[in-house]
Amino acid sequence: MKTILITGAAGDVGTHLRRELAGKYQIRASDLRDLKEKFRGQKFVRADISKMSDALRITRGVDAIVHLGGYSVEGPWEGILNANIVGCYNVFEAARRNGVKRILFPTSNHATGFYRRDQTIDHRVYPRPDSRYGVSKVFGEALGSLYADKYGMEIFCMRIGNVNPVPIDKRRLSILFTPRDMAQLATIGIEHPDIRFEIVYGVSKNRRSWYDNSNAYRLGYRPQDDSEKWAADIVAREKPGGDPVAELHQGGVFCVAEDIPNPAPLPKKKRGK
Ligand code: 15L
Repeated sequence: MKTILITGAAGDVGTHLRRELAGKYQIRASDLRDLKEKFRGQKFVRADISKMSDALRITRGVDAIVHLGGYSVEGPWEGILNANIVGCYNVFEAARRNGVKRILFPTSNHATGFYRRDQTIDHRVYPRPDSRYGVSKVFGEALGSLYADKYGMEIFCMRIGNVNPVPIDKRRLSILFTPRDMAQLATIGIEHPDIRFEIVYGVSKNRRSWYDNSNAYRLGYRPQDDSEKWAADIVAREKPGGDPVAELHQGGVFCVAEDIPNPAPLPKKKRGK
């Protein structure tokens, strides 16, 4: 059985993924924070990936890395810099030094959030980040491309929409990514024998999707869920209006906000306070 390191394992996405992959892999779960939910056979290692020594320690001896660790929304530059730029570099570089070839990098729809909602985009479009957070995800994609070309590593970038069992609002009808579909795509990212550098969209088969996700389908992804079955209820309960720039673009409120409440805040000292 392969050993997989999941960084940011305590967050919502990390917890869904650990639940879905439990028993399929030997999972080393790392985070700064304690795990709220634990699953049998998963080993917890506390680590601060903004320190290279921690990144080297946790990446030793694994077959692949799912690098979820980092700041997960728009917020203060210092938090994003430490977690998503320095932390991301440390994990990729530590993997290289430890001989770990395969990294699944969960990037975000916010790497391309300034595309309009009336556009369909594929994996080849030029990034149009909607936030400092989105820029940090583009950085991770670029780093992945460098490590694939220069060091022969195998990098699978999954531009995640919104991971949830059900969509939570109108925008998320277009980007829902159910936990079981995420587990399927992540497994492709871990197992596919022929990955050098790929970008795919981490979304279910939503009828309202803004993405041409043919690259994921080419690699064997067959999503099972479609947000449309919740659409009528969600559209009926959502009040019209809202910020016109947010409404026009795929990234929504990330296109206009400077700070979005972080669902998983870093401990205060890590935010440079
Ligand atoms: C993301 O990239 C965030 O990590 C997540 O918290 C959600 O805000 C998601 O995007 C979204 O766009 O819904």
